Amino acid sequence: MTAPLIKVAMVGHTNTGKTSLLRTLTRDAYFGEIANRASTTRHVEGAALMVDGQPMVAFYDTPGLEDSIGLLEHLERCSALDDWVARIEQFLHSEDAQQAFIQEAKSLRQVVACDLILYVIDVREQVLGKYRDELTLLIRTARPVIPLLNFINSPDARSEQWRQHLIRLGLHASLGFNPLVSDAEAERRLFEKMQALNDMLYAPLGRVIADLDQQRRRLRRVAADLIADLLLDIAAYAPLVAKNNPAALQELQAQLATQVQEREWRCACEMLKVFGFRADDYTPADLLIDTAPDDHSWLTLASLKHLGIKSSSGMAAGASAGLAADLLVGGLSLGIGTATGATLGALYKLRDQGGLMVQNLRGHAAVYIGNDSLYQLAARQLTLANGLLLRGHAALQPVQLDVALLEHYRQRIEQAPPAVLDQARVTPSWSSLANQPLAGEREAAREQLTTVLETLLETD
Ligand SMILES: Nc1nc2c(ncn2[C@@H]2O[C@H](COP(=O)(O)OP(=O)(O)O)[C@@H](O)[C@H]2O)c(=O)[nH]1
Ligand SMILES: [Mg+2]
Repeated sequence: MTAPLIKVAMVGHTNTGKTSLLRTLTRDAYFGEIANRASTTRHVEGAALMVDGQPMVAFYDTPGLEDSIGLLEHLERCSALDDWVARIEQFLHSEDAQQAFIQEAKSLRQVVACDLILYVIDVREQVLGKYRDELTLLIRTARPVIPLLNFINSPDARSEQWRQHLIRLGLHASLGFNPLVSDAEAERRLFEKMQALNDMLYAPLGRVIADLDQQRRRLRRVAADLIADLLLDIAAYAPLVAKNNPAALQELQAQLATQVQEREWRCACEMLKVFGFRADDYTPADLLIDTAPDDHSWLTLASLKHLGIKSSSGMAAGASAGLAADLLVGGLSLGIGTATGATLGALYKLRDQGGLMVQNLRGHAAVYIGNDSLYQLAARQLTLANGLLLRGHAALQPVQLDVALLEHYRQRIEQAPPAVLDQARVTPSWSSLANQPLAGEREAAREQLTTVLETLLETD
């Protein structure tokens, strides 16, 4: 049976954060327009929160009651009806609703068509007359009102003043809410308040609440799976090059670095997509630190340092030109070669410390990504996943990787490297970078690695 669609009107003055809230609640980074300009939202627009592919809660963004003082006066003057619900209905059918109060009528029409009102407040504002009258009008529509206090973390916040005022109006169910972050607890509390204020909505909102946790778990699993896929591709990739051919070696190094960088970028893009963020919500150029503000490349030593990647001077000094470029790419430290007569399997055991290692492998050298770099890359993607899990869909600044968390993940992986990664080192057919058919067991390996990474994301 399809549940009835719950209709919620978002009401509040311009720039209080209505569109932002709507984006975050429906996890839609593309909804409406957000700007610091007045009257961005000119007409009523809606977006739905989906549960199991079904729209469950429709939120309607309204332009608010700009001239609430004028409208309240008008309604008090122009009608003799005692019942305010009837008085508002009468107004909505009047000439004035088409002319003097056309904007206000649009919002009010939406409000009376909804089950519930979220009244969005910028708590940096004083409790001015226009807000009081707006609230008075909303209460008189006889719809349940939940005031959402926005900008609560601002130094200018007057949260307590607002709360006291709301209590005097009988509005006890207010809630602080920051739309720039994804706060599962705050969202759950919001839907619980909606349940409490309208018993008819109890069951469908119960499904919404249950889905909040499931969504989060699902996203965590999907992110872990994408990272597992990436790591297998990279760990298992070790193309060979004829020994004693420095030019070919150098070319392969450069090629590998580019391939790995592109592969990591693909992982990040896929993650952004499944989380419902825009492609430009993660711009690694932001990882740059002050030293090169105009350089839009993130491939600088400064950014590597910023990411906590150690670059020993020996590594830079001893590196060939090609390697130096590689080292600048996303923190890859390339190791080349293996022990004489050894199988490829022995390769991964050689922890490369960022130095160049060229040894014999039946006349060939293998180029691969060292463990240090692999773990760094894993940590970077885990940090990105964590950042996206905590990000609200209204956030406008690109996600910033938490450097401390990145180092934490790196250490966790370094201390207990997933066994399946070691296995990947000796199984070239687990890498999609090799342009050859993938081994069947890769699926099981990917799942195993996904579970390890998922646990890391859960506990940190
Ligand atoms: N710092 C901060 N900015 C916010 C918050 N909520 C909204 N904004 C910003 O305030 C501005 C107006 O938000 P918007 O959602 O367009 O408001 P609307 O006019 O009510 O739809 C935008 O620049 C938002 O990014 C918040 O909780 N904290
Ligand atoms: Mg808006």
